[in-house]
Amino acid sequence: MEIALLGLPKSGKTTIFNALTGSTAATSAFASGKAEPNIAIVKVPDERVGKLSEMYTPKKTTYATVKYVDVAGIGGDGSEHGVPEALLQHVGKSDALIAVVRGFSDDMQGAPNPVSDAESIHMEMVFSDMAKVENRLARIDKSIGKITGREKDMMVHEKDALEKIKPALESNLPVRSVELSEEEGKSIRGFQFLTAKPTLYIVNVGEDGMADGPSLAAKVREAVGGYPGTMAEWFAGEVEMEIARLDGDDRTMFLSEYGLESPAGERMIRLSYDLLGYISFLTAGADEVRAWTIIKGSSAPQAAGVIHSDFERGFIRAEVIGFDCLMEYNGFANAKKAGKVRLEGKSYIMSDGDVVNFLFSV
Ligand SMILES: Nc1nc2c(ncn2[C@@H]2O[C@H](COP(=O)(O)OP(=O)(O)O)[C@@H](O)[C@H]2O)c(=O)[nH]1
Ligand SMILES: [Mg+2]
Repeated sequence: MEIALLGLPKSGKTTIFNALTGSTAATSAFASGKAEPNIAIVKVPDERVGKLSEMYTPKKTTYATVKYVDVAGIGGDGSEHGVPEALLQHVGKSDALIAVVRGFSDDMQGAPNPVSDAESIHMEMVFSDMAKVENRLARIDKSIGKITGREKDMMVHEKDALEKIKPALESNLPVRSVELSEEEGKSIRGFQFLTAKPTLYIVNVGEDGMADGPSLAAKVREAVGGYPGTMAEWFAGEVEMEIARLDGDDRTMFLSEYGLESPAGERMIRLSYDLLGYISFLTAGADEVRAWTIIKGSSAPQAAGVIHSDFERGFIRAEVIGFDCLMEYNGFANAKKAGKVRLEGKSYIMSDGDVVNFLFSV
């Protein structure tokens, strides 16, 4: 899973990035698209992986990971208006966006206005997508009469999709709110529209503003959160960045002192899984214990395909047991003897925490 942070300059994107990743290295240097973005890959905490690992003592234990990319500010920084090209490049591959809005007062920038900032970010993303749509439609109009066959069919799907998207964007609606057929959806995937991506707005409050966090997040939710694939929450970037740098007991103590239920990194991962509708399944053996991420509603062959495309193509059956049941029976072999391991076919829909052994032929 890859998630890109964006927002207006000086909203605290890099501070939040540091809070999420426990990074001390990331700086605010990446301002106008000249430097490289801050990138960190963090483990998805999952105690089931640890417990399976104790049971199987495998050669290798692999957690699911999230890659965070902290790119550049959108508009308003004087150097460049709109969404910088560098940001578009780095955001393209991401599965979701975190839009950081300032919720703290600042000597230079004054009192915060998270609702208006969130609306500005939304509009900048809408404009960026609109420019792509208009460009592409103009090109399609020029070339659609000159081609035939399959190529033409594909271009027709693309044109249909873009003609549904254009009026939506004109009404300030995100691409993710437009219903497209499967072909139409495929035809526009390459554009990586910003407003097609699930988006989590984060109000970044200061230490003295933590009590207002929930109400500010609620206001942002009301303003821009009504679209599908949109959420709004709050973090205390600076405080949580400091906490992320502590270890063990100190961390626990400060979290409870500030009334935070868990470290920023863990909260963000849970929010991201919710936003994207992701769940995890597990594989366990002597070689490797590993957690995998899939979209809720994935079938067993689709889950197998996350491991390897051959597994999906040659899928025969899956041996499945829930994690808790596996623990209760102290391992696959015992659970199997007790008849607790199910044999599931192609139409099985995966559950969170399924421990799976795929049977396939290649
Ligand atoms: N008071 C206060 N300042 C913050 C907070 N978060 C970030 N800042 C400050 O705001 C400035 C911009 O933060 P930065 O993370 O670099 O913003 P970016 O430009 O969006 O990456 C820095 O001087 C931070 O120290 C916060 O929660 N409270
Ligand atoms: Mg920054």
